[in-house]
Amino acid sequence: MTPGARRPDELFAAAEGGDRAAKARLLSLVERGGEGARDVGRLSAPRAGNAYTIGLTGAPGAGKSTLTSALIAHLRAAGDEVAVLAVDPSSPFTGGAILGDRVRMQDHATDPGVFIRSMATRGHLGGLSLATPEAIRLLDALGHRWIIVETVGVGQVEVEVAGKADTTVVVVNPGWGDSVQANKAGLMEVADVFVINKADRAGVEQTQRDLQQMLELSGEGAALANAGWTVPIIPTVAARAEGIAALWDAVIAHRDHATATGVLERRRRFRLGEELREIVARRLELRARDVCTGERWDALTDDVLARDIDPWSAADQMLAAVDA
Ligand SMILES: Nc1nc2c(ncn2[C@@H]2O[C@H](COP(=O)(O)OP(=O)(O)OP(=O)(O)O)[C@@H](O)[C@H]2O)c(=O)[nH]1
Ligand SMILES: [Mg+2]
Repeated sequence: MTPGARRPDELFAAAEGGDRAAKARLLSLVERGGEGARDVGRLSAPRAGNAYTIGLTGAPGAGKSTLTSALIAHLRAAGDEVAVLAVDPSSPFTGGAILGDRVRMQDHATDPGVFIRSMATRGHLGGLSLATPEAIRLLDALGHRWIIVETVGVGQVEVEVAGKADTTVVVVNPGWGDSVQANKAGLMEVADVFVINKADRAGVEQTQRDLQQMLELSGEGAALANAGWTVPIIPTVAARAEGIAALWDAVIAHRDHATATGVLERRRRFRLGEELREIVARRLELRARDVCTGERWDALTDDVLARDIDPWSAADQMLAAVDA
């Protein structure tokens, strides 16, 4: 730690008092992973548990940020505060997306009831899937009741992250094939609500029929997992803030349904289990790296090379060292 830098607990106390810079610092620690993220996690966990998360995902350019901006306005008009995490996938090709988000959401930049943060986890393996729930937990612990998480719905990790919200909204556009793309990307399975954004363009009805059909095909399994919830399909024109109230109503209807049927609790438990498993896997991996180095490792590798021992038995010996 650099001299004079505030400790995580000091930052946390400041953030609780409304210090936005402290909040941003804490999120940076989460983003970076490692010991700092752990400290933040220890502070957040006991204080979290009151937020509701809405995942917003879809193809690049589908209008997620424009929708988010419109949802923020909708919530603010009702007097609610909101936090937004725009999760930027590690790919360097999407570097421009962050800037785009900032520009589009700038309307809300000076509103103290709105907190917007882009999150990138470039460079560390699996960073996104661990950093996102930790960032959500931090914002939850700091008193945010509504947390919107925007992710680009390409790539397995991104879709997984999107599917981890309490309510997941999948955004498509009108036009032949867009719903097919959504299906291919695995977005069909994670959708609690569908939005056909850019409904000012032709082909809305056709897309609606396509989606309907695919939802019916994905069938009973999905319906069962969601306790009979019927996924609504909401047309919107985000650029003109049209359909935003209907979208928000659909989110609330899903929340109420998931709460009443126990789906919400089940999902949250499942999600935590997955996170825990991932934390354990990551730590085991780091332990393995520690163990698989040094004199003993070199000697064992020599033995395998000389065929004095087979690789599996050698691995058993190394694993015994991990356990120790
Ligand atoms: N015609 C039309 N254009 C829209 C609508 N909503 C958004 N757009 C435009 O679509 C473009 C992409 O919008 P964004 O909100 O940045 O889309 P995004 O899904 O967040 O994009 P990425 O974060 O880069 O994946 C922008 O030029 C918007 O102005 C709409 O309802 N109708
Ligand atoms: Mg965006």
